[in-house]
Amino acid sequence: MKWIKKWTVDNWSRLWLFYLAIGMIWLKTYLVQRFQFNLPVESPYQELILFITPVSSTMLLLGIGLLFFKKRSNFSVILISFLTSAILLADLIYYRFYNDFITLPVLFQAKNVGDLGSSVSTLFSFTDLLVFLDTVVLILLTYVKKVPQVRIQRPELVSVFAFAIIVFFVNWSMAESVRPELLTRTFDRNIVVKSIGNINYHIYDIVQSSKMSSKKVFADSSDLMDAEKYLQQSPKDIPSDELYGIAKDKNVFLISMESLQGFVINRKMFGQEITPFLNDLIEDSYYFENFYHQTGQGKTSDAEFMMDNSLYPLPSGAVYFTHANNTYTATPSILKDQGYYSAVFHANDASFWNRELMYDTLGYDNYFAKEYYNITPENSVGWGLKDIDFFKQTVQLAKDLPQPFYAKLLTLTNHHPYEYSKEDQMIPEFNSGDGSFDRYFVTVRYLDEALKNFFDEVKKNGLYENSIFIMYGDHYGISENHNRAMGEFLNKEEITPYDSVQLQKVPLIIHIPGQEGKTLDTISGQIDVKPTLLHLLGVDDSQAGVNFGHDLFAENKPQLTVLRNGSFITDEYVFAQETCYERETGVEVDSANCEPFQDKAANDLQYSDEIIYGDLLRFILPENEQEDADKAAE
Ligand code: GP9
Ligand code: MN
Repeated sequence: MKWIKKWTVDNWSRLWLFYLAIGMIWLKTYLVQRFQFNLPVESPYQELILFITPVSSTMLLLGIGLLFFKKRSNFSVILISFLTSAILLADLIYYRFYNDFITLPVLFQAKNVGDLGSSVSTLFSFTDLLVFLDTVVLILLTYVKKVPQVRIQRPELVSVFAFAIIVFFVNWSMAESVRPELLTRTFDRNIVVKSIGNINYHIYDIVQSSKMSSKKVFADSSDLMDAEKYLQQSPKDIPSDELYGIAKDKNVFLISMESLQGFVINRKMFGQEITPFLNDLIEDSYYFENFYHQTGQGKTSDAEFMMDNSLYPLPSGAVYFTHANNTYTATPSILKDQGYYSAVFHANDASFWNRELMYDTLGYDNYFAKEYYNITPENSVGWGLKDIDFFKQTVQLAKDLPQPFYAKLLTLTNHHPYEYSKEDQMIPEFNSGDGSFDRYFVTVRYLDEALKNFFDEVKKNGLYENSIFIMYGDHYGISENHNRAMGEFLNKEEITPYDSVQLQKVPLIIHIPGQEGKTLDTISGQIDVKPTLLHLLGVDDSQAGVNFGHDLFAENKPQLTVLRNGSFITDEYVFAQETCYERETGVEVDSANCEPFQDKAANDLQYSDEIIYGDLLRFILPENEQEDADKAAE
């Protein structure tokens, strides 16, 4: 006990500011983690883990500061306190929108974050600046009260580092006892942060990201064979006789419906339909009511990626940015061999989400970005050209394309923060008092109207009969940060993790002129669209590349959909935040029920990630070389 006395009473005059800084940084980090993030803390033991998470990183950082600034030690303490506050603030703002934490690859997409300008200002509140309170206290003490500098001795500094490391390992093993394989097979950053704290998480993320970028160098063709073998374990799709090839040589319109969630479909607000046009269209279309988005940090671009590749997007960052130079087996290049022309239409900067480059890689023939459109202040709102004008101009461009074509159209108006012009308002706002939640319904209604106009234009321009239409919601529009308002809207006291997963449903509508409508309850996700489309177009599986999804019309479609954070849905269960729920009722059930699917879900994500990190599709041989290789093998 002597050492405690030595460290405190005896050396108090030299070290008290250091202790004060530890206490304040620890406390502010804990308070933000506990009360500003929505982390799934479920037991007193997990509360305890969360409480100690800031200790190791705080001591480590302060120790490093003192190591480098021997003379101006108080300055280094202030610097570390400022740094931790700045990181907390950035995490806080990012979290409010994405319910997720910043990753290293996301930082390299800073241009996109900048474009989020109008969103960021609505996400920031002045009280957030309170995270700098400790920094202010330390500045006042040092420069106004002129308290003496912290004087820490070498052996003491060594003990600080040793203590930080020990605490980290204690923290980590406590967390592993709750969640085994925490740092190797956890795809949900909320779970990582609640287990080791935000600063440790950022350090872990930096290490992880650098490890991933070296993967390509060490990969070889046997890695691809492993992934292919894994995929062959699932039974081959047995396509529906009735629908296979039904759209052969027809044009394809693939429409991304910005931030459109499933819960608004066939629902009324204040007695009015929110999506009257889509509700009608569904009657004459295949409508998948259990279709989930599976996007990660790449949002719209992740959804696009899945549509074209049937691979999962990445656990961190947008694959459109991080792996735009890989080899892929994407729909546009597959359809090129079938005589298709392919193009994307989107009235935004060509470089947004690095699309220009990625579209080239995926085999698109042209990208009709912003410069192809006539955009004026009158026909713009929020993020740019209004959807009605976008569709009108797009159809004029599309009718001159070589046919058959594969055209992807990306809408924009229904994007956070859901701004609209008064003259476009067709239904009232909701009345929860949560601004962006309330406005969401107005812009969704506008998107619905824009889609109606689109179909009118397509018919007027003679493109309807010889085309098929695949329309999907790209990702959620209302994050979990709006749970209070969502609860009010849905008449629910609480939005549970089960509800949150169910809210990740987005509409998928496949409209084939001349076909009768049908609502299907297949458990499905964005990963399934590519194989479904290729079968509708009569493209043989041998030409379809590597796919993790399944034809939605196949008789033997496996009833499992894996979300990017590792949650999954089967026909009977929903697995979310380490809890197993009965799908129909949302009642918590024994976790043994979900166990049989847990490995398959994690393996799917991991094999798909390996393919992207290792750029494994470059090892697929062109068909003629493949035949030679097969012959040689015989
Ligand atoms: C931007 C549009 C919106 O071009 O796709 O992107 P998001 O923020 O939804 O990913
Ligand atoms: Mn989007």
